[in-house]
Amino acid sequence: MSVQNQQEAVLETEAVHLEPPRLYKVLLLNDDYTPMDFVIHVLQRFFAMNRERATEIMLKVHREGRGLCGLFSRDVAATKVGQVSDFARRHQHPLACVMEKN
Ligand code: TYC
Repeated sequence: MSVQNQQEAVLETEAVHLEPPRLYKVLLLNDDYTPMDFVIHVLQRFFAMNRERATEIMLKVHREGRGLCGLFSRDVAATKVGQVSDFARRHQHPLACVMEKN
């Protein structure tokens, strides 16, 4: 086998073993202090939801303790968590936003 063919064989083998990019859940957690309207605003502002969808998710979190905001690549998920956490803290609310592997 020529050197060029050997190199091509290695490249093909590696391409076959590429894993699909992992996705991460971004979740909101319930607390007793953050106003419902503020949570709805966060879901509209950072997750591009309409008011109806944002209200559904907020109520799910309120009743069940946590709720899914969306699925994202690791970098985008980390950015969302940072943006929501900063925004909540600036408004002096304890709202928690976390990410976890899907
Ligand atoms: N439990 C809050 C209240 O009664 C509302 C709330 C909903 C807080 C969702 C956080 O992620 C949350 N005001």
